[in-house]
Amino acid sequence: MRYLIRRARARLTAALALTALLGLLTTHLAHAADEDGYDLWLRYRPLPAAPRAALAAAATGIAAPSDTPTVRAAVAELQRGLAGLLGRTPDTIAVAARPRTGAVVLARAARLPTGLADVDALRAALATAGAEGYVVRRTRINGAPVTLVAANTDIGLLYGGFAWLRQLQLGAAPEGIALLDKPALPLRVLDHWDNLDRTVERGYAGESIWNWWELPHIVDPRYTDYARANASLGINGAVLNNVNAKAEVLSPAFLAKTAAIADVLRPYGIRVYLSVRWSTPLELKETKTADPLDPAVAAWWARKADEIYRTIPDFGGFLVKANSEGQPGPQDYGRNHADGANMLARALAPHRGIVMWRAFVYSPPAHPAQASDRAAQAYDQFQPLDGKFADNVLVQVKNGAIDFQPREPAHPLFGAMPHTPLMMEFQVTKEYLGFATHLVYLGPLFQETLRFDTRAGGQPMPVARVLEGAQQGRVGGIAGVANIGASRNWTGSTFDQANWYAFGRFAWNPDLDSRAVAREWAGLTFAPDPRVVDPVVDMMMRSREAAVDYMTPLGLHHMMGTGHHYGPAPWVDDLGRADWNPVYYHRAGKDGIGFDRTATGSNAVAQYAPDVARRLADPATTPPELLLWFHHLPWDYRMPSGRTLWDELVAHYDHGVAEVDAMQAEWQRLRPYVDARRYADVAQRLAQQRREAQWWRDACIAYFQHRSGLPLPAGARPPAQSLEYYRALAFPFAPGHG
Ligand code: BDP
Repeated sequence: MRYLIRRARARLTAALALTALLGLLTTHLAHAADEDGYDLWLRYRPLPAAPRAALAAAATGIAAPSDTPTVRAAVAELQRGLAGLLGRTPDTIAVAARPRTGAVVLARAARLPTGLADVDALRAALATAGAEGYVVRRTRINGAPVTLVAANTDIGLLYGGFAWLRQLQLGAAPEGIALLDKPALPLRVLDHWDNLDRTVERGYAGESIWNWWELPHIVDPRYTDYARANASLGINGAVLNNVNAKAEVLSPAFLAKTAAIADVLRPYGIRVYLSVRWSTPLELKETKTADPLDPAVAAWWARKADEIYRTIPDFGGFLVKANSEGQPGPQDYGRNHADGANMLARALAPHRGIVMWRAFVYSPPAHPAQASDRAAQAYDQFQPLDGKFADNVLVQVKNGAIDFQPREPAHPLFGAMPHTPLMMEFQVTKEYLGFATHLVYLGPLFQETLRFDTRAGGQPMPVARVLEGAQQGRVGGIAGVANIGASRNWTGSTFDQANWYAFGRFAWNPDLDSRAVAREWAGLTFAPDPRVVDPVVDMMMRSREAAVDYMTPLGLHHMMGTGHHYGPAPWVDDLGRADWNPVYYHRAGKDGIGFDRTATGSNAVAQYAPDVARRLADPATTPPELLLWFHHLPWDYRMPSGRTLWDELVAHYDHGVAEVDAMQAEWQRLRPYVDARRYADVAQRLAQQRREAQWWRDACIAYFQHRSGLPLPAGARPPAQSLEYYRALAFPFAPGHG
């Protein structure tokens, strides 16, 4: 008997040990090593055995042309990438002088290697690749199979190298990779709203990455990683400082700091730009006025430009916020935006610099009660100036006419300035979309605006084509307000890396599909495994609409907390300017809700091309998601769904919250496939997003019910707290508010 018990015990112990071992093994297999996110989408983790062997045979060495800084950067990236993917140190991947079997060969069009197969086809491809494009293909040199990365310029080689590595990371077989690509727009710029004291306006990822204090002599290696990440997407410009600029940024001390950053970014094809304050010479007491037509002012800027280009020969130019939100500008002297932009443009022209002049302007209404429509003001000021800007000026227009809201119709200026190159300004940092807490993938927002058909000239004319100069004959560009900071993971959250990624990819090719971009990013960031990619992409693709629904559904806008823009505050009605108050935008009362922008209201709708204006002037033909942007409608207005407007509004708020539930559930199912550190961080953020979505829903419904006086639709849950409770919440330390 004792023997039997002993045997049973022994068996049990063995069984337990086995279970424990199996458990350990599965945990080990399931849980990848923790990651802190620093590597972004350039993780280069070891490939599984079979593809690794294939790559090892297809990447026996790297052969590169002459040793320029950009070619060195390309070779270094290939070495780093291959070392990671192959899981061994790069000593076998030495730079080879002569291509050998399985080499990765970088070649400029002007000096293609001798013995290259299909050279005519290659030349034809390169002829279409332009100054920044590339060709990647498997071919032969003197009979030996090689991978060829070819381009007309060094930067094309760097971009081609990154594109090849991206395919490999996504699991493509090396023999099958054939790429030919080039950017659609010449200017692909990140705008940093970084202050000289390292705070970041609307930044949610820590301090500025630019350590202005330590520069120029102490240069953080992180600047190189910043450059690599941007170059991997094709971003080729960085405005280093906030549009609310300080005069000091043009002082010799700061120009030296800027030059040090430019030196790091240059090999990666990234030019630096600065935001400049209109009144700089006046504030530095070097002129008596800042009137753009005063010759002394123009001479000052010309001298300043000469000084800048002496230290930064490839300096990109200036970004200017003038006569906007209290910033000085040419209108202070009775001049217009073109007078101002052209004066600066003349100073930069000899150096081939450009001016990006922002159209984000709105003036205080004469009287709070008779406020004009803020959405109409940029058009009113800029449209009459079409064709009056110097050749090296681009007018930079925000994606919508208000201010980076969860949803806006495309800005009417995109269809109204046929003689001016325009730049798109997107906001990658999520000032109005839940900061770095909420998971909101902006790809669908970018896509929606870029595909918006302006119908300019009575033809199909999507915004993307306008930027490409289809209408103007002069090409524009695209800018994104960066979400980058000194946080270890750069953007404050893993999923906000996707917004930097998507911005860069759309800047390169405005016709991309946001889902395809999400698939790339998910594969690169987690693993190219459909069990990971499919659910991650699903979460991403529903996330933006979820935020619209729990914040500002059906075309509502600008209802965020005062100043910091955190959380709901639709009740605010006491700010100094009418158009700072949420009540100005939603106009909710007993009679209904929404901003009448048709002929019976502000008539801002008339700023769109006739085809578009006609459609948006009628609630029946206005897309429901923009309804209250253009129309003030009674609460019992019948929606296409058959519900009343009031019921529909509540349903959207509920749907937004339910979508966050669904995202949370999807993430939970991803637990076995994501490293514990990133998993836990995302899970916490989703939980917080869920709380804040509920808060948005409850506070807005409490408030709108108070305005409408209507009972809640059948089955709708009453808000958790009273309206007074929500109104009393205060957030004096919310981040990002300058
Ligand atoms: C708004 C921001 C503000 C910026 C301004 C701008 O709230 O911090 O300075 O836009 O774009 O979105 O100039």
